[in-house]
Amino acid sequence: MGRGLHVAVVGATGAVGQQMLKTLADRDFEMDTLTLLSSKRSAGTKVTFRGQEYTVQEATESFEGVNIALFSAGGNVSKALAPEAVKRGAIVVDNTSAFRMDENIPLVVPEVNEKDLHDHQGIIANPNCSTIQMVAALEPLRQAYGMKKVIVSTYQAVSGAGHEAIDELYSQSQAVLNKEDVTPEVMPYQIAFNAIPQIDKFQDNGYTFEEMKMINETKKIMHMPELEVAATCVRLPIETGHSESVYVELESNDATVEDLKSILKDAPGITLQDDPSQQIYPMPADAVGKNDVFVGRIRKDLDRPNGFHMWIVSDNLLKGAAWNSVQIAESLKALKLV
Ligand code: NAP
Ligand code: 12T
Repeated sequence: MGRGLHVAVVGATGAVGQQMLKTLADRDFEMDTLTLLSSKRSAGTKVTFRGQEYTVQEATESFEGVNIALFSAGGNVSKALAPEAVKRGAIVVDNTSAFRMDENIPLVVPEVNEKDLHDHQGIIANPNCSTIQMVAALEPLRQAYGMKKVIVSTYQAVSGAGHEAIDELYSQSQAVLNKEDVTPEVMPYQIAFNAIPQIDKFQDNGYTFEEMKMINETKKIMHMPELEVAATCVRLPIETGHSESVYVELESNDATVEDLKSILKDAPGITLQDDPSQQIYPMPADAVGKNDVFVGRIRKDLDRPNGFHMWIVSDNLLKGAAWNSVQIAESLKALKLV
């Protein structure tokens, strides 16, 4: 038995929600009561958690007695129900983009800015998956050498867009192998055997929302409004695991590749996988199911003494979503904020 904590998972039947349950079980998260919520469609579904059967219920405003509500059911559900949960005394950890850029809402990656949790007013936002893994790897370097500029290109898996996107990757891949016609429904174009340089909608400035999320959230989490950030976000036919090619310019001209490796080797939540002589580097297929962020291919820029290139990979449903949310809940407990 825990400390009487009542946890609700909103979107429990989704790609993120399922990983949320797996993570709560893996971490032996202490709680007395667990409520699983979804839309009307899945209400009544039976789910086994730690050997006990639970029935998924339709999410309504009833959050009576809930201490921690983990939301991953889309931005509109969060906008409608998160304030209702807070009104009834719950702390919300929200996985959607609904509140991330609100000034009064902490946007937290515990390895980077756990202390921002102290300022919460009921809702804590979980950043975008691509942002989380990048800032987790960059923060230890920023602490050691300062940081001026980041340019990132992403190679993102379809599971970031939910279970229907995963189904579409499989059914389209099968169709292509069978030489049948393909009709995209979830992704904007055929994703099987393709690469799509669009995630989320376009803004007027030519960047997509996914790219702007990476740019704005990185500055907020690192408390560096002056940091120069540019992003190009690309979807690949991979089920799970986001990869990123990152170019970073440090303040200092003194860092070496060995310095960066030794810092990242000891950094929390980071696994260094970097040995070109043995062809060792991170790949999404190896990162699936793991909580860490994997970093490799660290090289010095050939023109700028303060410029470095690296390759950052993580499971987008774990550190990118469910694990970071549960980690925030663990931090709230450790800091006695819940
Ligand atoms: P998904 O696989 O499509 O699952 C969606 C979940 O939300 C399901 O449990 C679904 O229930 C539930 N839901 C949908 N409409 C609802 C409603 N009106 N009321 C209550 N529940 C509702 O999607 P997912 O990949 O798990 O992602 C869910 C959300 O998490 C996304 O929309 C996004 O906002 C967020 N997300 C964030 C990140 C990140 O970067 N941190 C990454 C991925 C996703 P049913 O089974 O009843 O349909
Ligand atoms: N990368 O909540 O991959 O910022 O489609 C939602 C969906 C991030 C988010 C996707 C994503 C979000 C996706």
